[in-house]
Amino acid sequence: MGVPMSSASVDAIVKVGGSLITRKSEPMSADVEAMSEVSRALSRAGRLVVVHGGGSFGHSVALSRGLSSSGASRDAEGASATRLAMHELSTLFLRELSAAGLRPFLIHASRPDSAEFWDGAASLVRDLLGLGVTPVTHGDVGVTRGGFRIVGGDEICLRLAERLRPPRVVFLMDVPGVLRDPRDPSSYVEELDPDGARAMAAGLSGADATGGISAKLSFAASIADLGVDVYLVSGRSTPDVLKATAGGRPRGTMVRDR
Ligand code: IP8
Repeated sequence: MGVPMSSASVDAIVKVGGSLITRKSEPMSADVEAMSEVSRALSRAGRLVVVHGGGSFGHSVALSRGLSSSGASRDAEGASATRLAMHELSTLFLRELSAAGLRPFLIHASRPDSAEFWDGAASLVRDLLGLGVTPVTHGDVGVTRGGFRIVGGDEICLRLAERLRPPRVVFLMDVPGVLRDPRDPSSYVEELDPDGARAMAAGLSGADATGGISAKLSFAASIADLGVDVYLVSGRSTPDVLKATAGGRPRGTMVRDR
């Protein structure tokens, strides 16, 4: 097989939260303005892999069909409908990334429980970066033993981080970090080590198809265990997006193994 000559390293894996680019209270409602704003910020960052979440597209369909990240389902209609919803969201977001000057190139997380699949995906990502495009993927409906399983974007970040070992993974959210009080945006935690993140995750609940903030913190802890710094910051603040992706210290929560 012919493989591109110039595969490249990754400066950051960035997860763009569904809560940022969709209106979570309204099924299938995109926030195109937010997509455009975050796309402009990302176009100024380094060599990225972009992963986006499902928001009011993937989660509303998955939940209505009983699909989740924690078990396999044989609901062919539900799996197809959920993937279609993600496809629609992704198309809108890729258009904005493209309008901002990036060259997004979509790939899928189709076999989330196969190590060989992720090895291949990581190698493809390196080649795509070497070819001058920005690999983009999203929380998806994967195929596993026993049927379909939702694979969240946060889980995808972990699987890629294990193989690509970027200096940092950035979670862009609609709040400025992990909040002690969900009603107070200024109550974000500045820094956690992996055990602290796991302890916090245990006290929180997950209300969506992939476990919400609780699962996000657990994945952040596993990524930090690899020696990769994790930032959870507001995707609405361009200076913080730039600092988080370029190696500065943004406002928000950092999860780091010390
Ligand atoms: O928002 C969810 O991805 P996430 C994807 O990153 C689906 O957890 C299909 C619900």
